[in-house]
Amino acid sequence: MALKLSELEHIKEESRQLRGSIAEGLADPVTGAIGEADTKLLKFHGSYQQDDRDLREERRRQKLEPLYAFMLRARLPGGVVTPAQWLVFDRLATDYASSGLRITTRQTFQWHGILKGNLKPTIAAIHQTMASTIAACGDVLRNVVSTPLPMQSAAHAQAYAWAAKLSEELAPRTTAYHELWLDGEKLVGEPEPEPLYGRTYLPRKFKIGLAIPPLNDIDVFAQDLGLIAIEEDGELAGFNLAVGGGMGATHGDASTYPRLAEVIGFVTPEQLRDAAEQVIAIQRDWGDRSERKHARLKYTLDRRGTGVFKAELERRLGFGLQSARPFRFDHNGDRYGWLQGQDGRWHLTLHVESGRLLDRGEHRLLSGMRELARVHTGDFRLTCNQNVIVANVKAADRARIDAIVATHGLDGYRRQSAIRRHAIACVALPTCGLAMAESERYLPAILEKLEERLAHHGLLDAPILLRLSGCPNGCSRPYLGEIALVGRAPGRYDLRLGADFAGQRLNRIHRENVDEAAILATLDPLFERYAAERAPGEGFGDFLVRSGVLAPPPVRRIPAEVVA
Ligand code: SRM
Ligand code: SF4
Repeated sequence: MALKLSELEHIKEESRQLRGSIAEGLADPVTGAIGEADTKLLKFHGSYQQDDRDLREERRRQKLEPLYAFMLRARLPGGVVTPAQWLVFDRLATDYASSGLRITTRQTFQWHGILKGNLKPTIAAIHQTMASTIAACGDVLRNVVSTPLPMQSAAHAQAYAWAAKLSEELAPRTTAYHELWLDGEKLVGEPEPEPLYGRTYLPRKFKIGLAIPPLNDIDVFAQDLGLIAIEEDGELAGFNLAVGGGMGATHGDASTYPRLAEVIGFVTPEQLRDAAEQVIAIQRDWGDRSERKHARLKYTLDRRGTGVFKAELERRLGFGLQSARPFRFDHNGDRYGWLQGQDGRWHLTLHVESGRLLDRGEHRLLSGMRELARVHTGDFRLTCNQNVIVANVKAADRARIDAIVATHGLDGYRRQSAIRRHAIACVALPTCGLAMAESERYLPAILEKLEERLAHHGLLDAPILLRLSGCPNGCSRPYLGEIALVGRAPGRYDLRLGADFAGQRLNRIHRENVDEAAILATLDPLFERYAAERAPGEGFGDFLVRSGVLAPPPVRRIPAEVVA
């Protein structure tokens, strides 16, 4: 018996390729919102309707509608931004948004707090810079991420080219985006065909990420489709395919879980596009369209079996995947400061706490980046750890860049503790409608307390990977943190421990639903033992496993034979 389709499947089906009645909703002056069904379709155009949760109760008391505003997300494959684009994005943040520019964990920008009437001019301005917001959210292939550091080899430039190609060629084809936001011609008659996505798009979001070993700075095993670039003799030989990664879970529901992607084989560069398209197509056809909680590729794989999935992929492709090639990751964080690439150009990675570029006191990060964009002749790269790289700098320009960085307080990476430099926090309150606890706004406070404890044990230089999420959806990829706090309720978190430092082992719940005092009381003795008993170079997560504080990890999904 066919399962009942989820409500959203009907909304997509009847939307005339993502049009719905968004245009009418935008034109309605009576409310700051748009219709409920249209809010779902709007995501495919790159925007979420939100309301300020700090003001919800007060406005309810005053019998006012919630303070509706929209979050907008750009589609920036590989996180590459030109200085000219930066200046436009900055102006949009100043003119229309409420809280600066926000670098996301998928190396793009979000603007929060855009009022309904300002959505169209904002999207149009982004489009004029040759960027877009199409498919930045929704049940489609999202922004394709890739290792951003353009330094080590020719493979890095090729990686970006692949991220851009996949992002472009596998994007939705609907002209609804042009019609709604760019004054494109109105559709008359039947909507245009969507060759890959059809009328109902994918069962759920789909994410592709490309990593170049030994850097796993995009967390390749958290992607629906992870691409691990394999270099041989200095050339890009191809990609290992890793399928079925994902972080999202629901508290108390064991049928939902974070999962690492599994390596299923190797393809050459010429085979990559078709392989990626067919992985998406199988998920389109096999994914669960009745229960959105179970609709991601990771659940499709666990339901149907990875072997069955691989056989179907090879059948559709008409060729077999080659055996996966050896690879080794050593790190999933960013490398701060100046680094020189093979071509002699320089790249400066700056730390941006929680990715929030805003002017606060001496830390004038938004203004500082604007100044940099005015003089910089290379480009910028956003990272999946919410940071920014001033990339492709000529040696002669370094001093001028350094001066702007220092004047605006963007040089925190030089002074900060190692835990601060590596921490990631998701947005959470006040904009995220799903947040159960604070995350970005809580990070400074918890960091200060953790730093105090770490200093006490002489561990300020230990690069411990801390990740905070305001709910179990896992937007900061918390299940890959050596320490993670996952929000349960205001002031209460699950404390998770024991991931490694290369994004290859999930952590586990150590204490459930605890407050700050319990978190610190639990961590303090563990820091003490780590300081006294760690082996040289041993990460905190690895130490907790080796020393028996945590039980041995469950079987890893990354087969040992492909880890060089
Ligand atoms: Fe996320 C939903 C923010 C990366 C898993 N995510 C949301 C929403 C849109 C809340 C909502 O649905 O109403 C959040 C908007 C908050 C706000 O006010 O801005 C939100 N997610 C973010 C960002 C901005 C977090 C950040 O602090 O940077 C990241 C934007 C990425 C981007 O540019 O595209 C972000 N989200 C992620 C990641 C990390 C990644 O992709 O590497 C994950 C985990 C990986 C994964 O997808 O499994 C992630 N977000 C989710 C989920 C859980 C999905 C699931 O399979 O269960 C949701 C909830 C949902 O989709 O129903 C969600
Ligand atoms: Fe919101 Fe939860 Fe994602 Fe944080 S993890 S941004 S609280 S959905």
